[in-house]
Amino acid sequence: MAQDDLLMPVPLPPLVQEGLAKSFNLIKLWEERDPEAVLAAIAPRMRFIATGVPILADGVSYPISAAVVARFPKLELVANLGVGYDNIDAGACAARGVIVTNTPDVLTEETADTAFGLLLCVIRQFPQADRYLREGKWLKTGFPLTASLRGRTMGIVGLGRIGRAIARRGEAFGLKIAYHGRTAQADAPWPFYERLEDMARACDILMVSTPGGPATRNLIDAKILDALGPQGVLINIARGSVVDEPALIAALREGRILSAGLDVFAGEPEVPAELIAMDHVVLLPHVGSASHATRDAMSALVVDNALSFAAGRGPLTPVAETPWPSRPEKAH
Ligand code: 8YV
Repeated sequence: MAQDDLLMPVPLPPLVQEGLAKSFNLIKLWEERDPEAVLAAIAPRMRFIATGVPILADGVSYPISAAVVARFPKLELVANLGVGYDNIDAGACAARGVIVTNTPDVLTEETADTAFGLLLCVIRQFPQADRYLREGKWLKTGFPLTASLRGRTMGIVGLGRIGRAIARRGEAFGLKIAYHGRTAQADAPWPFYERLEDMARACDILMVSTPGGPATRNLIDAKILDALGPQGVLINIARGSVVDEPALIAALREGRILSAGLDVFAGEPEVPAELIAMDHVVLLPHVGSASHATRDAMSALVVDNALSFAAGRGPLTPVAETPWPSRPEKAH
């Protein structure tokens, strides 16, 4: 029996490629000599796409915009590697009855570990201390004393699965917890702030774990950073777009906040030279979920979503905008 085509516009991990190639005729767009010609030929019949944000894709990016969705009239499924799917216009997919899946749950604990590790590194300056030792400076004198986690309050921006896992870690470390989001969550035992600025004022760690995309663009701006204050620390493991980067750079340079730990950047993998030049911040190359075990679990979930959907059993982890089975009638 002829296999269905599946378009992979950007290189996903080998496990995804191998898993999908068993059941689909996999079209690896980035390997094609003339991708435009290939797209023109396959777009009218293509039903399945598997993709991811460029972080795993050697800088090759192929956002699934409304225009891209419109280009594939028979499209039924976009399976994304990653819990965040701001690389996909899920609203446009929903309007055309296209299901989008992501990879929730399997990366929650790993990403929360990264967030907390980054927080500890920022507050206690562990990367700087490591550099200090290697540079032989300890032989002359001890490393300077640092700020402390003791007595701090962590405000979580976006109390989703990952935000909750970070909150649990915070409690284990003796932090006070607060959160801000669209709505108060009945089962969350921590104080809810309707206004982010109020929460920023009430805490000295701001932990960003909210989805990216237009709704949260530049949510953390100069006003919020000033409310966080001179002892304040910003940690972002969500998306670079959530933070107004020039405003953050200014606040760091002028000492209006203490420090920042960033795993994500607005134009990643490009990172502003101003941040790289600052020794008191900690910068990671988007490694939130980047362990072998977690990336393998994410990869398996992409494959399982595509296989289940193509077999008529429905998607395993559809995103909120494209629920299953109550999807809208297809527009075509
Ligand atoms: C990955 C992520 O780095 O899941 C996400 O939203 O940002 C990370 O887990 C990314 O998705 C890899 O493509």
